[in-house]
Amino acid sequence: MLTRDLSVTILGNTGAGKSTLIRRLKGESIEDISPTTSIEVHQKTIRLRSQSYKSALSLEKYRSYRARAIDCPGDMSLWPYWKKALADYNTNGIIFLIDPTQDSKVQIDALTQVSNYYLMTLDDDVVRAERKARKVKAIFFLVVNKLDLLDYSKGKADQLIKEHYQTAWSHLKERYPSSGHYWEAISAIDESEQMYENIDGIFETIKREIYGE
Ligand SMILES: Nc1nc2c(ncn2[C@@H]2O[C@H](COP(=O)(O)OP(=O)(O)OP(=O)(O)O)[C@@H](O)[C@H]2O)c(=O)[nH]1
Ligand SMILES: [Mg+2]
Repeated sequence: MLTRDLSVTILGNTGAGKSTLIRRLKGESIEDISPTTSIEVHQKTIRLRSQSYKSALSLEKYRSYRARAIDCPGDMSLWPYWKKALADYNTNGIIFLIDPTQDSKVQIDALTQVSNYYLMTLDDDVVRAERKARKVKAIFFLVVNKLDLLDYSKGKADQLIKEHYQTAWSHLKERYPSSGHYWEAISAIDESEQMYENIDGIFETIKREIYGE
């Protein structure tokens, strides 16, 4: 098969930059973005950087990746949409965006809620769901956005995660030990090559987790 699917659900508090990131992925203007109020499905055929380095004899060189991103509203009153999005769209990866300029408490609650909502998609019975959670191979990406407001310092993003999100992130890892857990720092508004590489790297990681190469 020359075409492969890569699908992600993008979650995080309101204003974290979820819709901005998706517009960047689609190559669309990021002006005039208003808060998202329902689940939105976006699709685009993309090429990963790594494909260009492959030999002309490799099938990988000619493959298309159909990226599908599910954008959700981040306003707390609309978090129940996350549960629906996770249940209705069988996505490979969950990208949780953190906004370093916002209060961490609500964002920690949001991250905890992601873990709980995802659990509910596994089974109606909590005990059975917890058991399934130990085996499920999902991919969780913690992504600090707005790196431009942290002086483009990945070290500062790392520090932010360690200071505020470590406990919630560790709980999630313990609940889903067979899944992939990664973190990255980006700026969705930055159009530099470096930032493109960071975003490409997220999809590359998800691709490797799913297709094993
Ligand atoms: N400085 C900076 N601002 C950003 C970045 N990414 C997004 N923003 C700004 O953050 C604001 C909110 O962005 P949205 O993409 O609407 O956020 P959202 O997470 O989709 O918000 P909801 O739809 O309400 O959940 C906008 O003003 C963006 O321009 C970034 O990397 N750096
Ligand atoms: Mg939005």
